[in-house]
Amino acid sequence: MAKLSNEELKTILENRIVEIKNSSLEDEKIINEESVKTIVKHLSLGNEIPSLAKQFFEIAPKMKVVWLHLCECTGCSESLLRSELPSFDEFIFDFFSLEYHETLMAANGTKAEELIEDILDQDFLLAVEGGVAAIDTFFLTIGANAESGHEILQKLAKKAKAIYAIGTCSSYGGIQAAYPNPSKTCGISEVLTQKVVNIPGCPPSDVNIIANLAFFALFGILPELDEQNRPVWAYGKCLHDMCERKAKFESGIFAEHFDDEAAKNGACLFKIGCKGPYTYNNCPKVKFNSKTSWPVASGHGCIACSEKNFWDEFGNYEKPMANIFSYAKLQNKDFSTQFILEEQIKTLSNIDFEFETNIKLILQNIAKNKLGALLVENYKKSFEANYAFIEKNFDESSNISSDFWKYLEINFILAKGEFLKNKEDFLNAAQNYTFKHASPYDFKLNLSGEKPKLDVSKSFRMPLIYLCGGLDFEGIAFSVLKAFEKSVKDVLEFNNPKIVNL
Ligand code: FSX
Ligand code: SF4
Ligand code: F3S
Repeated sequence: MAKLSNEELKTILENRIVEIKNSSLEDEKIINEESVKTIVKHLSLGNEIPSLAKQFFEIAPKMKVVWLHLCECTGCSESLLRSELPSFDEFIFDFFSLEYHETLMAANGTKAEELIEDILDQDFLLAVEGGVAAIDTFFLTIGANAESGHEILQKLAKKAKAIYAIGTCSSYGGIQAAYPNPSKTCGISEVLTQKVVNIPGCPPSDVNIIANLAFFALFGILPELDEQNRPVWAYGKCLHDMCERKAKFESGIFAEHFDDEAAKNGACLFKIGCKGPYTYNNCPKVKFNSKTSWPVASGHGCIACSEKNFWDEFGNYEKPMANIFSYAKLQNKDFSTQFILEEQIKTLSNIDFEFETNIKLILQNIAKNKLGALLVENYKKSFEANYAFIEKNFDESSNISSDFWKYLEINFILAKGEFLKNKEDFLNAAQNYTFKHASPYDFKLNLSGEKPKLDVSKSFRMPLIYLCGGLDFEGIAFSVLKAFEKSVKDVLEFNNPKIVNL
C-alpha cells in the first residue's frame, strides 16, 4: 500500500483509541514504555506516536498471533526469543497473545489441533515460519491427523487478518528450495491468493519480526511494502551502505583470511565472500541477539541470507563472486546483444553524458581524498603491471568524451593493463560471467534538469575496489553493462513511461 505520513498514522491511532474507549472491549494492562519507544523508533514514526502507541497497547484487546512451522530449522523462532525491547515474554503476554506455536506451546497432539480449529472464528495474525511443499504435499505432514502443512496454511490464511512470511524459507522457499529442491518447496505467497508480507532473513532479526507485527496491531494496516512485498523501513537500503567496514572497502583494504591482522583491524570482508553490496536489509542497524552483533561485526561477512534464492545464486560464501569460484554456472548469454547495445548507445547520445578518459588524471582525481589515495596506493601495489601500463601510455592532458566504448575501455585497462582492441572481448567477458547479480557501480542519473544527465565520474573507483577485492574481469564487465542498462532503462521510462523494452 501507499506510504502514509506520520501525521496520517497518528490520526488513525487517535481514532482507534477513541473507538476502543467507546466500546466494551477496553482492556487494562501495563505496557513497558521503553519497549514501545523502541518499536516506534525502528519504524521511524516520529515523536508523537510513542505515547499514543503506549496508550493504545494498554487498552486494546491483545491481537492474537498464530505461528506456524512449515519447512524450516526454527532459527526464526530462535531469533525472536532473543528479543530485548520488548522482551519475548512482553511480546507474547503484553503486546500480543501467542495462541499457537508448535515449539513453545504446552498443548500437543489433538489438543494442539483443536487450538487451530478454535482460532478460525476469531481475529488473528498469521506468522508463518518455513516454506511449503505445495505439490507433493506429503513431504510436509504435521500433527495427529496427518494434515499437510499446505492444508493447514490454506485454512488459516483464509481467515487471517494479515499474513507474515517470517524468514527466507517462508518468503522464497529457503534452504529446502535450493537446487535440486526435491520436495518442490516454495515461499508461501506462491500458493496463497491473499497478500503476504515478506520478512526475509535466515533468520530475520527479532526487530524486523516484532516491529512489523506491531505495525498492524497499532494501525490495522500493513506497512509500506516494496515490489517483493518487503517492508520498506526494514529492507529499503543496501546493508553495505550502513556497514562499519565501508571505509575500508572504499580504501581497497581487504582481509585475505578470516584470522589475519587486517580482519582483526576492521578490514572489509568482500574478498573473503561478504555479499553485503548485493543485500537489502537493516542488519547493521538493528543487529541480532539483543543487539549484540551482526554477521559482519562477528567477522564472517554477509551471505545475503535475506535475498531470494541466496543458497543457489550467491555461493561460494567465503569467496567473492568471481567466475573461478562459481558453482551456479549460469551464463548471461542473452544479455547485452549487439542490438541492445546499439539501442543503449543511441539513448546515451541523446542525454547529457560525458567524462574524463585519461586514466592517469582519473587516478589523480580519485587520490584527492584520503580513502581514494589509499585505494590508488593499494591498486598500485596489487596490480603493478597495469599501473605501469597507465603511467607509460597516458600523459597529463585532459580528454573529455561521451563515447560509451571509452568508458568500457577504462575498465578494461584497469583490469587488464592493455588497450581494448576488440569490443567483443568486453561483451564476451560480460556474457560469460556466471553470476546473476551485478556489483554496484556508482552512476548518478539526474532526471530533474532539462535534459537527463548521467554522471559516471565517481564510478571510476569501483573497478579499482572490486579488483583489489578479488572480483574478476568478467564480473566487472557484467556489472558495468548492467549499470548502463539500468540507467538507460530509467531514462527511457522517464521519457515515455509506457515503453520499457530493452
Ligand atoms: Fe531457519 Fe526459519 Fe532460515 Fe528458514 O529462519 S534460520 S532455515 S529462514 O525458516 O528457521
Ligand atoms: Fe561491509 Fe561487506 Fe560491504 Fe565490506 S563488503 S563494507 S564487510 S558489507
Ligand atoms: Fe543475513 Fe547478511 Fe544480515 S547474512 S543476517 S542479511 S548481514
